[in-house]
Amino acid sequence: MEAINQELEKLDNIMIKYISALKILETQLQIINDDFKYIKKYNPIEHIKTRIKSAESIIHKLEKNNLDFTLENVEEYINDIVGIRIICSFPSDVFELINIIKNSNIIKVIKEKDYISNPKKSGYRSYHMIVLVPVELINEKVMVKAEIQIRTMAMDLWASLDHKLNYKSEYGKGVVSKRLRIISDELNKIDEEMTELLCMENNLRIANEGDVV
Ligand code: 0O2
Repeated sequence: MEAINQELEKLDNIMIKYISALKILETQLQIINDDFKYIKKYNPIEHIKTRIKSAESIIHKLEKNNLDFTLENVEEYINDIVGIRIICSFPSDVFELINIIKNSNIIKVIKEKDYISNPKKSGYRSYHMIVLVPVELINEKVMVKAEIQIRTMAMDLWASLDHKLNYKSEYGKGVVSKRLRIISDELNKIDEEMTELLCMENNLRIANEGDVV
């Protein structure tokens, strides 16, 4: 218990750099969204959520991976001490944002998981990136790890409900998981239909602009 308390205290001491990284990331993504709105006249980001992982959740994740709760293990193996979730309207917005982030000189992408092209067996769809964000504190200049999750509203709806009913539940396995997989496919169809509608609307607008000229 004494050892855990010591590590918890150390964790508290390093949180400032993670919280700072999260602030930088959120600001940079808001800048991208504003610029997008200015250039393309619409905003690809519906909303952004930030998250700081609780100490309890960090310890649980280490245990799951058979790792002791030490500050070294936290910094080395927990990539999502802080995270940001970006919710977009359409799948095409998700992929456009991914490219913008990959081209950033501020955010450095070090790991990617494309659960949109390759959904998880559970039905989970989302694009994950582990990034490094430069943080300048008074006595320290460091690159800090953070997680970015990007997905559509439909993917987010599914993930939030799955998180409550299945992913973090001891009871949700079996029939609940099966039905959630079916719902994930249904929501994917909605994303596909919305993409068709977006193309239709684009074509109609271009034709209309042509008429005006
Ligand atoms: P919580 O409570 O949401 O924080 P890595 O990042 O590569 O070191 P990790 O963390 O296993 O390894 O990677 P992965 O697969 O990218 O998952 C990271 C996060 O994605 C999870 O964090 C969840 O938030 C989310 N996630 C992954 N799979 C599922 C799923 O099947 N359903 C739902 N609802 N969310 C999922 P945590 O820490 O596990 O949980």
